[in-house]
Amino acid sequence: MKRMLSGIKPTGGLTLGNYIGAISQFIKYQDEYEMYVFIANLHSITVAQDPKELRQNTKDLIALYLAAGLDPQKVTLFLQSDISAHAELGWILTCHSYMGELQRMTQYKDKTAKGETNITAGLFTYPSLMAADILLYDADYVPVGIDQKQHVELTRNIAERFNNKYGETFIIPEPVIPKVGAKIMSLQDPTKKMSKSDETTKGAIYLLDEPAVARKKIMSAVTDSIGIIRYDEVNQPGIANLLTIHSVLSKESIEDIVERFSNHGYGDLKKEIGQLVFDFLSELQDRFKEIKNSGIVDEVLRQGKEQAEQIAYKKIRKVKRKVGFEIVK
Ligand code: AQP
Repeated sequence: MKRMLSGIKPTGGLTLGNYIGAISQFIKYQDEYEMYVFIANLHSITVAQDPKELRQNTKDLIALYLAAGLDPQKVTLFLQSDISAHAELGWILTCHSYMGELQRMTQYKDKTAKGETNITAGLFTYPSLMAADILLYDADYVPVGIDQKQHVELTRNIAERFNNKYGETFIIPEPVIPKVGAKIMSLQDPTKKMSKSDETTKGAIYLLDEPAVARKKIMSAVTDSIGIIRYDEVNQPGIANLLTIHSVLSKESIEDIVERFSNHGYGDLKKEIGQLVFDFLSELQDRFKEIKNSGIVDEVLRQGKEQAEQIAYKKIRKVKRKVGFEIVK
């Protein structure tokens, strides 16, 4: 069985973008692949975090994974910081990454372009840690939103470089990007990605938003003055984004939705999507509450740690041997 791995940072409330671009993919693939899903808490501290909030966000993220349908019997679900091999391999791969390639990574480039001065060294080197996350488990595939494609490409380059220097060590992974929903945009600025850490909370639907609040956000989503419902990302990015959200939640094709709404205004489309979002969040949150009350989260993490550790430990030993660290066998 081919192996698949992915993770999400517990940097705030998860958004509908995270669900559509990442979590729904994990669920779709959990029967087909040997799946590893982790909470990327080492990555979360590349920007300042409040420890209390981080702990809360981490617990909520695990409960949301489960509420959304990840089955711990099929998926190894674990906390990145529980497996020390991530940090070890992260360092080794940092020493096999070039400044030039890290400087080309979007997060770092965007922050420096904006003139931000509080950029940590971690924000510069985290793509090498991400390569370690993936390569440690010999993942064949990495399901991600389009924003993360660049990181998987870097991972492939680092893996090939390492294999060439030390002999076959790592599997070269491939990104898996959803056909619909690879980049859900902000509801307030549809030219920008919907993000957990958006400055304006009106632009993002959070999975733990009150369903009625989320519906209001859809109703006040920025569109355009063209007045025709069609899928045109360039000229009508707001409508294209709404159609995508509709299609993913309703499982109706975008063409069919467009046809059904050919004689309707934006308000009608928004109303229908608002209801879809309302129903989706209500169901998800009911399950989320049940899971949080059940105490299952701790057990899932304990089990996940045990399973992930076995694989990671073997790989880090092999890497240490290859680079010349291992003295006593
Ligand atoms: N808007 C999006 N549309 C589709 N996919 C998305 N993802 C994130 N936003 C969208 C996918 O979610 C996964 C987890 O991402 P992450 O939390 O590790 O980092 P991120 O991509 O930086 O997510 P955010 O929400 O934008 O977080 P912040 O604001 O903290 O930086 C990835 O697979 C990502 O592609």
